[in-house]
Amino acid sequence: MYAQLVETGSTRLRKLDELSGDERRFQERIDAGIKIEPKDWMPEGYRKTLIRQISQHAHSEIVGQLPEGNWITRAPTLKRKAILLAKVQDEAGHGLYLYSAAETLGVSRDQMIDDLHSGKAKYSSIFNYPTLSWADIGAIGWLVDGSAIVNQIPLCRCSYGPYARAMVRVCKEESFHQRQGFDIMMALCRGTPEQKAMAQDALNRWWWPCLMMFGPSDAESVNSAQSAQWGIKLFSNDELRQKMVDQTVPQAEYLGLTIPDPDLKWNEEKGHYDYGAIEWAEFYNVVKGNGPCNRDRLKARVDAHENGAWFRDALLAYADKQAQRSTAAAA
Ligand code: FAQ
Repeated sequence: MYAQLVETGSTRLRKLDELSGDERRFQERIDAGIKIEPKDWMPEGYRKTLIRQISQHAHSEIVGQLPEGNWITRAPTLKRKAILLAKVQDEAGHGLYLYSAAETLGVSRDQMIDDLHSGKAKYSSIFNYPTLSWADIGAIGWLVDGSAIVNQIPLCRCSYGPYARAMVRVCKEESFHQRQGFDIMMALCRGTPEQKAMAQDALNRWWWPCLMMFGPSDAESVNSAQSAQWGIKLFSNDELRQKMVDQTVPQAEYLGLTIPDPDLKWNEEKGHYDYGAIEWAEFYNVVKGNGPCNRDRLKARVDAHENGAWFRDALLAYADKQAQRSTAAAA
């Protein structure tokens, strides 16, 4: 099974008149667009669902530093290196806001990190693909951050206050990331034929994994119905995926690149692009831990945690010493 299947307390969605007491008042607040705050009453399933999603989102930001971090020392100019360094650092910041938002729901950071390192908690499938050329850094900014924005703009209006507020700042930064990626792609597409070919190759490899980032099709999305009722998800996986395709096709045309999908076609009647079938077997394989880089990514995180133990110990020892000194001074 590819889903953790967090127990949300019900096997089917219940209508307002089937809810009682606190649950009903809670749902009415959500339906009225009132944000839920950490000290408010909430159903246990809502709390668990948010911990699952926010912690996975945080892990994605943290693991998501690795593919791009791979190119910091090899960026082609000092300016590109400084921009990439700032971008990767932003992703670390996003992870930290998100861990803090999840902590407001009563889970500890140590627990979340243990769940990532033991393989219990997921992170986005997209970060299990390798970055083979500099053009991949352009493609990640353009397509991965581009997809992240499409998914995250609605989260700025989700029902849980701390998550929604964290997303506002994250989205502003993701917007800069998307532009820097498109700028790299533009430079390559206006460059030599070899550079343009490198950009096309990156698009070929990142396009389909980016469409998979939005999660399984609506028919297969086990968490969507309940998350929609609770105002966590405002649009379905397929709706957001379609939005990404519609906004990206003209950008690829502007770059003079070809999206690697022979079935991609404007559908006049629907007012959207039709696109080809997604290889869901590949998605599920990556989510189960068998993608090209899953093992390397997890090992890099576990190693970083273990190698940083001395620093955490030193911080705690310093805090203890300060506490002892202030107790002694007060005595
Ligand atoms: N990868 O029922 P649904 C970024 C899992 S941030 C792995 O549809 P849900 C910034 C899903 O967890 C990217 N697993 O689930 C950046 C569930 O399993 P579970 C991360 C996936 O939660 C850029 C199962 O499949 N963004 O890119 C994926 O309602 C560049 C069934 O799926 C977020 O996390 C996947 N792609 O909808 C950083 C946004 N998709 O948990 C560095 C917040 C689905 O029951 C560099 N999250 N699964 O065991 C969301 O919006 C939602 O959680 C979805 C999934 C839409 C991802």
